[in-house]
Amino acid sequence: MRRFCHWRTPLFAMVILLLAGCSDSPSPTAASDDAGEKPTYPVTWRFALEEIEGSVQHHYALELKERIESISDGNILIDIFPYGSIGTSLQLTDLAREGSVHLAFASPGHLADVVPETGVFTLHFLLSDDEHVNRNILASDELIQAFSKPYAEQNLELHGFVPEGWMVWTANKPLREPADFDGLAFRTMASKISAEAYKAYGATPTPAPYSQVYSDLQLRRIEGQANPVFAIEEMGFYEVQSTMTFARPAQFVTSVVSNRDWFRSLPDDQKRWLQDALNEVAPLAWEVQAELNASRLDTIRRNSGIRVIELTEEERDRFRKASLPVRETYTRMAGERGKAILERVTEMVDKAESEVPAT
Ligand code: 6CS
Repeated sequence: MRRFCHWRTPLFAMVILLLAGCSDSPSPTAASDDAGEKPTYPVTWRFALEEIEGSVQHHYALELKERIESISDGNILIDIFPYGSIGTSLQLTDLAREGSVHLAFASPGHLADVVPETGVFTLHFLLSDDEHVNRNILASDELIQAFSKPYAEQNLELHGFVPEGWMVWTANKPLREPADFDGLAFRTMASKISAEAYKAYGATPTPAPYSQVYSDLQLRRIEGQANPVFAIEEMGFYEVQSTMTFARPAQFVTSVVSNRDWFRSLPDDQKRWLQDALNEVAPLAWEVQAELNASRLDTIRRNSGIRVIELTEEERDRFRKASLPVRETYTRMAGERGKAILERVTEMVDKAESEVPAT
């Protein structure tokens, strides 16, 4: 039995009302300028997570909280809302867009229907097999710049991309070749492009919120799903599946965003504090995901008889070939800007891989 509190829509409506009713958290300077009075300290920044306590996103948020509360001498507090306390990923994005939360994680797998360009990170076998190459590309200013306008058009300020580890497939059988996906009810994140990735293998994509995956697997409404190891452990998916297949089709990538109007209205020093803190937290998050993905595989093996399968390069290659047409679907969905991003990411990967010293 999982400790995770399952999400219900009426609760979401209630939380929206509560957040909307909360005294806004204007910056101290802004409050002081507007009213000509002494600002009320402390102010609170609300940070909504797509993952539960103990996750990669939760570690990230705790590190950010510590830094902001310290640099502001306690004048800024960060209130963290782990997954289950407010809403699904899409609902969190809506709350960030309209300003009920200030900061949020927004994963492309869900976000791509809102910011279609982000669907590039759902494409399989696009990024490098070398995680360090991916990490550098995801952290590059060039990539952030390329995405900043599409995010800004949704009133979101993009602060960075965070890789959280390889996607691992779980099912009640090994998934060694595309034919193994034939007709398989495979849970995907909410966006259309996420579904396309698995349609290409012959699966029947079944989008569902994260909170619903455990019970859907248990009740056999879905037969498989993909997530990094740390998530498979903390959400208990391994308890209701017999096999984990490591194909390394894609990294799970998320983005850190804020409400754009809010961010733009912050005084310069607070903007700088936030940006400095985010820069400091990024490398820590990288270490945390590596540690959690490794240690939780041990936990899963200890606590279950799950079968763990690593695909050979030949097996991966069959999936790579089957995945390629989805890139055209992506460019249709994400338009010229998306096409340019896809081409540039491909070039960046090729260039970086050609520069990696042979081992
Ligand atoms: O599968 C999902 O929906 C979720 N997976 C992770 C690892 N983080 C958040 C996301 O919503």
